[in-house]
This record gives sequence, C-alpha cells and structure tokens, in this order.
Amino acid sequence: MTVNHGIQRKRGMTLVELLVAISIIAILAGILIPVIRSAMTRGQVASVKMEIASLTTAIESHKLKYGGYPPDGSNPALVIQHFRNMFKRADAVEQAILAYLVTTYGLDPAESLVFFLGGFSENPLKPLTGPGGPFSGNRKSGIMDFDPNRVTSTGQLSVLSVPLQGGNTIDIKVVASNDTDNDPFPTYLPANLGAPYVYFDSRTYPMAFYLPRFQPSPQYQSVASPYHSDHEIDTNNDLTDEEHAWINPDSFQLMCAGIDDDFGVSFFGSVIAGQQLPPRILMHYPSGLGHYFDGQNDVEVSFSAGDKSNITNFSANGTLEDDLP
Ligand SMILES: [Ca+2]
Ligand SMILES: [Ca+2]
Ligand SMILES: [Ca+2]
Ligand SMILES: [Ca+2]
Repeated sequence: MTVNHGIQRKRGMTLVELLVAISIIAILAGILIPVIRSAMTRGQVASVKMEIASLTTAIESHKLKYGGYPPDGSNPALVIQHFRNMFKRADAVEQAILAYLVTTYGLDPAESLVFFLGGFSENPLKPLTGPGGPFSGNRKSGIMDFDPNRVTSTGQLSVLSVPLQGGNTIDIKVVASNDTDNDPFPTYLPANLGAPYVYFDSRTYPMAFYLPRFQPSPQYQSVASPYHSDHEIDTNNDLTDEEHAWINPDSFQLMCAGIDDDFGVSFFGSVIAGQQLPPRILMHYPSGLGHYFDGQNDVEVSFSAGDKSNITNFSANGTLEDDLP
C-alpha cells in the first residue's frame, strides 16, 4: 500500500508545482513571442526587399526595351506619349482607348507599375486589345512575373464600350480591379500585406502621391509620396527657403508601406476625398527629418511610425528605420 501511494505521489503534481510550471511557461512565452514576432517581421522585410529588387530589374529592362522609364500616371499626357514610344506602329484606336481609360479612371502610381510591367500583345498594331494584351480579356505575363494571387484583380471579365472620335464606339474586354477604384487597372500587393507597391517616376516627383484604400487609422490618412534626400540645393537663388534634392533624381522610387500598411503622412492636416491636401510634408532620407511650409515658416518634423517601417528601393538595410543615423 505504502509503495503504491509513493508511486502515485511521484506521478502527480502538487498545486504549488503546477503553479510554478505555469509561471515558467508564461515567462518563457513572454520572452519568446516578441522574439518570434520580430524574426517574422525581419523575414517579411527581407522578402519585400527581394521583390523590390525584382521590380527594379523589371523597370530597368523596360527602359532598355522601350527607351525610357515608365511614367507613374501622375501626368496622363506622359502615359500616352510613353505608350506611343513603346509601340510606334500601334493604331490610332489603341491610343484612343488608352487615353480614354487613363483620363476616365486615372492611372495611379500603384496601377502604373502593373500596367507597364505586365504583358502586351505581340500584334504591333494592337498591343492593348490584341491576343495577350491588357484589354484582350486574357493578359499574358510581361517583363515582371507578377504573382497572379497578389494582383488586385476581381477576375470578372466584362465588355466596356469606349467612345471614339466621330461618335463611334469600340468594345474592349476588361477585368475589374479590386482596389481603390475598381477600374480596369489593378495594383500589386506585397505578400500578406494590404497596401500595394507604389512606383514614382522622377519626372513627376513634385506632383506625385498615392492614397491607399486601407487606412491604418481613422484619425489621419496614409499617403505615399516621393522622399527627399538630406542634400540641400538652391534652385531659386533664395537661401532662406529650405530645398532638398530628390532621392534618385533621374530614375525612380519604389515603395512598400511595410508591416503596418501605412505609408506615413505626407500632408499635414486633413486629406479627404483628394481635397485639402496642402501643405505638403517633405521627408528626408536617411536623416528621418522633414519639413513643411505653413504659409509663413518652415516647420521641422521627423519620420512618423508609418514612414519608419516603409521599405524602398533606396533603403540600404531594409526599412527606413534601419538606416536612421
Ligand atoms: Ca485608377
Ligand atoms: Ca484600380
Ligand atoms: Ca532656395
Ligand atoms: Ca509604413
């Protein structure tokens, strides 16, 4: 009997032992969970950085093939001009279709990345509506091999009647996007994130910005816009105003909002439905400082949390925060 009792005591746990074990597990979890989470974040940043490198290579290939960097859509006239340069034999109807879609729906700096790096038809007269073209109903892959699961496309094919000169129309096949505007121009999402990759062409840095559909907080709007460098310049012979050179002044900036899906706040004050945008905050890399003109003075600011987690084609180590001095 006594032997039996002894074995039972060894097998079981007293209440105190149980509490001690639970406390140890809780302490270990408290130590390990942040470590695991930060390792996952680092892994995600590294994979975004690799994808930004692939996008960079694709943009450079586009330039080699077509004689210039893709426009970012901020200036619709540049989009049409670049399309003409890309496809010199494209007929007038193709140009009219693109002009109609760009002016009606807008090609934003996230949509332009997918539009210009995706596939075009081999038919030189019909690069848009010919087989494999973006408005053929079955776009082939292009210079960038986009993961189809991360292109913001509904897959819903419909026929769109595009008005032409002289009162005529032409029917084209479009697939609706599932992003800010549900137009025929999709964007591209980084893996497991909600804000798309954004592309800014140096020709339109001063006017370019992107408003994502997902807003991290109802208190403010997340806005992507090109970054300045810390290098001071003087373009107007006035040393009292603060002017900085752009980052990558002759090429482009590629941006991912990072794990918070928040690009930061590029505009001071409210930004509602595209109205009341100014004054614009210009952020400087790598210092993490910035400034905006309030009408009378330059006001100094520094990176928001949203800026810090951004991953770009110019950030050396991953996020902008990783490069802060
Ligand atoms: Ca659009
Ligand atoms: Ca769209
Ligand atoms: Ca100046
Ligand atoms: Ca961010």
